[in-house]
Amino acid sequence: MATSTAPIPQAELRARFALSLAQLYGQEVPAYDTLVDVSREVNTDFVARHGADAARLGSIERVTAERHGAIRVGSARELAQVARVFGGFGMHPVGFYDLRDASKSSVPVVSTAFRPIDADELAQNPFRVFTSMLVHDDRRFFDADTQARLEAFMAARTLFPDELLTLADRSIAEDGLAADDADRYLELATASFALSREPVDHDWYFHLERISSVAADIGGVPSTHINHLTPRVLDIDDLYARMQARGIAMIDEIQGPPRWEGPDVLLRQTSFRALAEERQFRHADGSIQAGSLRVRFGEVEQRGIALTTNGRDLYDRLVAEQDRRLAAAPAGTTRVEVAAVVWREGLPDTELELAAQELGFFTYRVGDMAPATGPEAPLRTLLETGALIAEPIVYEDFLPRSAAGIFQSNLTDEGSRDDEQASTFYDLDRLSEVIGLPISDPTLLYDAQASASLASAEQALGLRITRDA
Ligand code: OOG
Ligand code: NI
Repeated sequence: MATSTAPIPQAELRARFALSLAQLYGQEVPAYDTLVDVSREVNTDFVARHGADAARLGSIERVTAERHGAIRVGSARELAQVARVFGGFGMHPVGFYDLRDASKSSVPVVSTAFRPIDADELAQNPFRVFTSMLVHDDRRFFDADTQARLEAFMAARTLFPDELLTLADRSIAEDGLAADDADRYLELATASFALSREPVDHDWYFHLERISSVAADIGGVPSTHINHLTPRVLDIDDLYARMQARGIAMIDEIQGPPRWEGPDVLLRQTSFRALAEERQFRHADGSIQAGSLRVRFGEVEQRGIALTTNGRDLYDRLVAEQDRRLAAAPAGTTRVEVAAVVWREGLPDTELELAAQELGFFTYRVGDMAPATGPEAPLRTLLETGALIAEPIVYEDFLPRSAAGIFQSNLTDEGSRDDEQASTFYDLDRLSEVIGLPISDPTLLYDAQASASLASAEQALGLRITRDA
């Protein structure tokens, strides 16, 4: 009798992985399930209010199923290993974020995000994980003795068992796994992100915590764990209000672009405050006592249109302008109030303008209207006449300042850092070497998608499309 030997493709493994982590995390942090319920309500109501327009930035099924996770590892070896674990799920490193410099307080990590890259893989399941690595040799944070102890601690622990790494490598090589292997891979991968029940060394944990709570969460405990899982909503202001109405303490504000009447760009995020979770501590006298830690929180996000390099430069200038005005504003003025004004002055308020000025990334399809004739036509004219229709490309990545804001707003204190000391250098290339795989530049990925679609539009219309710039 013939049995099916077709492997389960990576996209399906990834969808199952996202679900199985959500199940685990919901058991560990019940408030997460509340967040997911409220997110569903928000999305359902948004669709009821906006009809077909609601799907402008992704089908309601995709948006409602969509999650990102965040995890933290302690060394180059652990980062290279987790890259293999994610690789088997078709999740590849994209983008470099240096949170050491993006925050005033002590966040001694550099990060990337593992996610699918191809448009059809993203459409099947876009699960992504923001992954941070402790920079244990950065002297601004760690003295030589603490560095040596961190290295010894990390060298002694195993986050990812050999069997898991072997299955991951097989999935990478064979683009998926047979059913039995798939089950085992999912079980081991999920288990490696569960909160450890092992007692935490009290003095070591709090030695690190005085330097940085993030460092303690990474280097003070015997394994890694999901820090948060983030559902995507279509209206984050609505979500924020509903969570507060349920009595859940949210951080002070929504990070990223403000609410306004123009197109949503990049990423808006907020979170509820980390909840106390019970842990066992081993004390210096050998006794084991219960205590609690607040490190895991619930985050939610709303995604907008990806910005081109010019669009991102404009965004960064608007943020700087917002900061300047906020500093000069009367006490009690919020960042969000100032930002909405700055946005109205600085950012085009239609998708068509974002496309025509090449500030946002779009794909283009041929519309019903007869195209202009001639050897060439401006993109703007084709869009204005309806010969070309622009569809937004959704931002699939993260924002360093928001990431730092999310880390920071959940720290119990600032920690300590000495900026007189030399830092350890990291950039995208250096972190690629650590991972052993090239990290993609997100802007180049969006640009390739947009350019390919413009090239096929030129073919279909039989003319050359010229640009404003
Ligand atoms: C990661 C914080 C950044 C985001 O969505 O920007 C992040 C962490 O807390 O480990 O998840
Ligand atoms: Ni996050």
